[in-house]
Amino acid sequence: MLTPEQRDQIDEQGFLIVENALEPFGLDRVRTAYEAIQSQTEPAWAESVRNSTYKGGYGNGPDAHTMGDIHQYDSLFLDIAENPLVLPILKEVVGPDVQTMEMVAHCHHSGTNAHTGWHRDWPAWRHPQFMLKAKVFYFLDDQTPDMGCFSLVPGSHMRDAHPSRTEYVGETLEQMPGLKKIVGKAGSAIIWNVLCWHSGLANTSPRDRRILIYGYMPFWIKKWGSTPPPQHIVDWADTPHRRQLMGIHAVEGRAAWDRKDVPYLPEHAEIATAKKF
Ligand SMILES: O=C(O)CCC(=O)C(=O)O
Repeated sequence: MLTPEQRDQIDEQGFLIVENALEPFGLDRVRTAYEAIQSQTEPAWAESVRNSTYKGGYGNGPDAHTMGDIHQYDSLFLDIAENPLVLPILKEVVGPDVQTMEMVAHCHHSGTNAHTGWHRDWPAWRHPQFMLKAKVFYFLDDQTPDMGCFSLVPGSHMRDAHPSRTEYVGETLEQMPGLKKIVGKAGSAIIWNVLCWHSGLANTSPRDRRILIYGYMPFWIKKWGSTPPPQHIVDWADTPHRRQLMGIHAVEGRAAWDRKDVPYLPEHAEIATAKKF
């Protein structure tokens, strides 16, 4: 699926833009589903900001509203995890056993400070062939440079050093050398290596920055831990490839890593039995 230019781009720069990535689902439909979650969760989020009891990732708090596990509201978000315009790229980049780690809706409000500082998601561990974690951010609106857009330093996934915690913070956040603001059209997506140095910026525009966040890793990373996968995800995962995508039963990779607390689909049981390792 990847052209040689795309392969070079993602290997050297650490990211790739996919135009019209939400086309298979329809941007309006995705926005409507996003807005339904936002209106349902906003009162509790606003209350948590008033009481300073907010918690959660992606800068959830006064500058951003993070809506996690969006698959529980609408199976559309499971379908997007399997996006036919994006998943083939992820299979090349993360590996044939790619699974979905997180599905999040995110609003970084107009007129708020940056909700994160410069960071990478973990130490500079690398696999010789695959990216250990890719994230896909889908833009629900045109992303302009003043709307606190997602930003990264291209090529920084190849550095061993992490971004400083004391330099380029607060007022100087945007002075990070090599910073690239990821702007683009509504419906587009960025696929990026979480080793890239990255940050959100202050949203000085009159528009909220609305995105969907998906994380992808190889199947051998523990996803569900001691919590069994929720039944609505098991029900949605009605093919072996969907089972793998949801971190339940691998198509590629060891059968020993499969969840034993979820019965196999008959055709998946055959795959597991036939495995050499
Ligand atoms: O929301 C953003 O622009 C930053 C996201 C981020 O820091 C992350 O995905 O780790």
